[in-house]
Amino acid sequence: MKEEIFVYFIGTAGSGKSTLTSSFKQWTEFRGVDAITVNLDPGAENLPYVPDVDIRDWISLKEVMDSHGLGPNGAQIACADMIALNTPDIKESINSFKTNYVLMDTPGQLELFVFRESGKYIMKFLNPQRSIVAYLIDHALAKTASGFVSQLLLSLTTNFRLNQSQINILSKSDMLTEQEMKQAIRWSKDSDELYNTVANEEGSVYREMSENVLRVIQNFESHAILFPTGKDFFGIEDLYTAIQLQFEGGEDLMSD
Ligand SMILES: Nc1nc2c(ncn2[C@@H]2O[C@H](COP(=O)(O)OP(=O)(O)OP(=O)(O)O)[C@@H](O)[C@H]2O)c(=O)[nH]1
Ligand SMILES: [Mg+2]
Repeated sequence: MKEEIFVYFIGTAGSGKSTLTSSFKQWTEFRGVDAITVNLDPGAENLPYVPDVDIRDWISLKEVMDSHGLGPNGAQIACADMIALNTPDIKESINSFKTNYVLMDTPGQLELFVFRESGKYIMKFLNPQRSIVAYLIDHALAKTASGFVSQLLLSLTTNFRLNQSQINILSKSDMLTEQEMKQAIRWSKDSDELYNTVANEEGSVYREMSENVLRVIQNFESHAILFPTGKDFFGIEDLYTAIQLQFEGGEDLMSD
């Protein structure tokens, strides 16, 4: 059996990470692909899936708040750092499953995973050669060109920090009109159109800044791929196929 692939769902608060972790897992069950879910959010309250490995077994946000006299944000930061200490236990627990896919649901606020050292550390400790970041672009920010550019920048920053393969997802795309979805996909493929739309949105200083920002985005080709996902498993097969292509040259694990 090949080594497992780690998929890290990362995105701003409420962008749909836990829901996508859950629907990806359900989808793999229907298709006979073996996958497990890992919750890395010590403050998660109502997860839409039952995690196979759960950081809350080792760290509780509430306990850290009480024992250190911290508010929720300070405690989240302390927890993020503590996760690194539990990485060997997490690894052992994941290894006990012998699976194909490890679906990693990261903490609510993106900065806890992306900007603290622990996120990087976990990825390196687990399996950096077999890891991919699924970066969720919130549908609400894909409605305007400037919102979309700001999300691409955050995606690029995530890539810069974690230095792993990365794929951009347009999450909750069922909340967009068909026209809005097509427009976001066009922007992801055609940075000239994206630039022209941004330039028409705002004044001249902004235009100059947009031009420079888009040049950076273009250079890293981070705009190139955008996978829309949404309710009723929309987009998951395409996402799975892209990940398989990246690691297994397209070989399919599906049983049917
Ligand atoms: N319509 C629609 N709603 C979605 C979708 N995915 C998530 N949601 C809703 O968006 C909200 C946030 O979803 P979560 O999956 O909890 O998002 P998250 O990124 O894990 O949130 P935090 O961990 O709290 O930052 C919930 O109310 C979900 O039901 C989707 O594809 N379509
Ligand atoms: Mg979540």
